[in-house]
Amino acid sequence: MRTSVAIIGAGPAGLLLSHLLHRQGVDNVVLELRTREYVERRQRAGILEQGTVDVLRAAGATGRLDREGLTHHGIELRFDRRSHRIDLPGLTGGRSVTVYAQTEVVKDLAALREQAGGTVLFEAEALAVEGAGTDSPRVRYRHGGAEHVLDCDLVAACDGFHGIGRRSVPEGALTVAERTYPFAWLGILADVPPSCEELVYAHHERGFALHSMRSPQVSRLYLQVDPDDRVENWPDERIWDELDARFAVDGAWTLRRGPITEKSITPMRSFVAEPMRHGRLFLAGDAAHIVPPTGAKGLNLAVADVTLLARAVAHWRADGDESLLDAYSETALRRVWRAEHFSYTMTTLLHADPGESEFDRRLRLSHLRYLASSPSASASLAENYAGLPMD
Ligand code: RFL
Ligand code: PHB
Repeated sequence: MRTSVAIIGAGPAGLLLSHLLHRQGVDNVVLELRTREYVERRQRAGILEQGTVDVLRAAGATGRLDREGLTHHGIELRFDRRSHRIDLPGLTGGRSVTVYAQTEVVKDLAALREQAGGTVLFEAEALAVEGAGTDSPRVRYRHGGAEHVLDCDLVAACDGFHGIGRRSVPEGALTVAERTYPFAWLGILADVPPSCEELVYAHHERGFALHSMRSPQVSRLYLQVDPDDRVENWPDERIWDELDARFAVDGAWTLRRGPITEKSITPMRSFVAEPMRHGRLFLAGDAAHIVPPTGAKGLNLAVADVTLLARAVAHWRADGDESLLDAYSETALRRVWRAEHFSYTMTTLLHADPGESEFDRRLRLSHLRYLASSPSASASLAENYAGLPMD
């Protein structure tokens, strides 16, 4: 098989890139390891920056998002048994965020590719990228029990943190910067209306907790747990009791309980591989960088990467000009590092670090109080949370 752009991975990055390239007349093929049902059900992100919604809208991918997405104008920080609202539009000149699950973004994009007759091969495992340093790279992959080769002009590795794209770059050509954290998130989905109108990020000495949502009927909640904790240690009652303790405030507030339909534990890490290019192999989304989820940035970064990459590829295909391809890595990394810093700050600010000193603990509380009381400090948080403009 031959195509212009071989895309590895049908997560949000790969599917959106495929759709954007198709709209610019650039043919492409997507190879995805998992089944379509699996990628459409994988529970992950829930918050879209306004810039992300704008990109999806311009690409004609927001029919359902416009009907079902929930626009949020604020978030709540909760600590010291008190609530503090961060007014997003008021502090950012009008920007807000949208609650719309990654599962739904992926379903919408997969449906658009299907309607347009795009080639997305599910259960197709990319094995290696060969010839990335030449003008005719190829992807070896396994599909339907046999090995095949996809010849192309350019490869986009949108295959997530554990994919093969990044690992196909020769040793020494990438620089990696990373950090791990001494905690993980236990995430649940529950069939119960959210107990809040806006997301609540709570810091408690027992640990961090987040109240998010998927719809007016479904709540999504997270608890900081130990990185080697196991889901089996968390029967439903224990989860609700712990959430109750961490969200407790002075005054009236009740956490609604309901049937838990999903539970999982996710480790947290910060990771950046650069440059995001090796010859004709380009890395995008989680394949190149990971942020801890506290800042809600991972999916938004993936969308920003492929927006840049699609523009650069279309420019190159139209008149042979490689300047945007050459600028891709540096341009993308500017946003990536801003999000890395913000996600790191939100993570260290809101979690309870089991190994920290009394001095560090007191600094954190002071930082939280400053964010809650100073308009300029909350404006900085709001600006980063709502997301920087795409260009
Ligand atoms: P994905 O979604 O991991 O997709 C990669 C795809 O590549 C496939 N693949 C392969 N295909 C073929 N051959 C191979 N050899 C392959 N190896 C892998 C995989 O099966 C998969 O389908 O990466 P992508 O597209 O870059 O998207 C990134 C986002 O998924 C990720 O950044 C976000 O989910 C992170 N994230 C959040 N981001 C936000 O912007 N806002 C949030 O509120 C938010 N919350 C979260 C999150 C991630 C979480 N977890 C579980 C890590 C909350 C959580 C709990
Ligand atoms: C989610 O709804 O899954 C979510 C929301 C905000 C975050 C992380 C995850 O910071």
